[in-house]
Amino acid sequence: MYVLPSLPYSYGALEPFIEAQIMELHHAKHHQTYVDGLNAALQKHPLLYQKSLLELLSNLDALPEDIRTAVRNHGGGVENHTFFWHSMAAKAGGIPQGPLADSIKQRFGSFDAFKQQFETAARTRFGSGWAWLVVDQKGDLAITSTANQDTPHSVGCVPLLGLDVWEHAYYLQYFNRRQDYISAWWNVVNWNFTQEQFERL
Ligand code: MN3
Repeated sequence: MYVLPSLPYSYGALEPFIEAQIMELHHAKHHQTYVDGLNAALQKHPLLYQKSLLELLSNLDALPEDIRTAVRNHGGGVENHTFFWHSMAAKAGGIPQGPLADSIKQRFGSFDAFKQQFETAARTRFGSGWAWLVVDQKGDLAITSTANQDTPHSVGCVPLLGLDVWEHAYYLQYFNRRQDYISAWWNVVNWNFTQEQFERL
């Protein structure tokens, strides 16, 4: 059975950039709903509990048809949110260091150019979804976005950094101003986590 993982910090830790009330609802209600939905699906095919969530999400076509959409949505929701919580920290932000910084500069020209492209992906994702920095199938850094709870793992990419742009992630604080939420979010990006994802590839 999947269970809701604890946040690596308190609900108020990311204030003033993300308010405690948003974090609590997002984690205790939304993330919990994805956990429950994933379990409800897998209970119909319990042998699938023997596989890791990443294995399931990386091979959606191999899943029984009656639960494929539920695993895609709820399993993706579980994976994406756990990843997202670790992508953020209190007293974080700044700029990446080391090999990741070098690769960002090489691929995008500069950190600011990367940031701009990432923001565009986040701002222009229509409806609900995510913006990502990934390592793509060719091993190159790339910026992408996905709809709903689709995860880069399902198309053979490895996420390094992800931003939730569902309204539930920001509406209580930023209302319809998605760009303001995106701009504020850079202040809580945990580059140590992103660097670790990159360096272990
Ligand atoms: Mn969310």
